[in-house]
Amino acid sequence: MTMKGFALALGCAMLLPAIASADCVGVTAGDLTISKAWSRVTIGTQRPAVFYVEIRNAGKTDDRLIGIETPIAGMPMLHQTVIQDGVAAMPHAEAVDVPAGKTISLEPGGYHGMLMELTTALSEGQTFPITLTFEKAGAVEIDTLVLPMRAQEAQCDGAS
Ligand SMILES: [Cu+2]
Repeated sequence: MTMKGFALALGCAMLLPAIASADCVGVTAGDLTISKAWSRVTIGTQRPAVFYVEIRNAGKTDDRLIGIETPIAGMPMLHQTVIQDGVAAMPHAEAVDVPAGKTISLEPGGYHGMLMELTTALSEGQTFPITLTFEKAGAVEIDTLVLPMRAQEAQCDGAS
């Protein structure tokens, strides 16, 4: 690339607005790859925020997600959405299995993180760190992207 081309490319890059896209490449810990961590905008701090993520276990040993922690919530928990007699409930989940060779997701309608006692309201495009603790792989930190209220999944711009 010529110097002029380089300068142009640089100029364009700097003019681009900050595009909100989740960490689709992810972070690894042993055989696990954790990616697409996202949450939703909150109005104030009274209601809990959600936390969704994808976890791939490329190894031959089962693992389990046993906890989450984040500086933005005093009481983060793992929940599972279950429908019983047509009524949705969200019992606390002690752990989420991550079987060998499988990819599991915390996602709307299933397992999810519930970030209670928020210390800050979440606004669109911001990120916050969250630490996932696995029984075998240990603790892994990933940046979580805050998506609009209506978001149903992380957007990866084709780089999934
Ligand atoms: Cu919940």
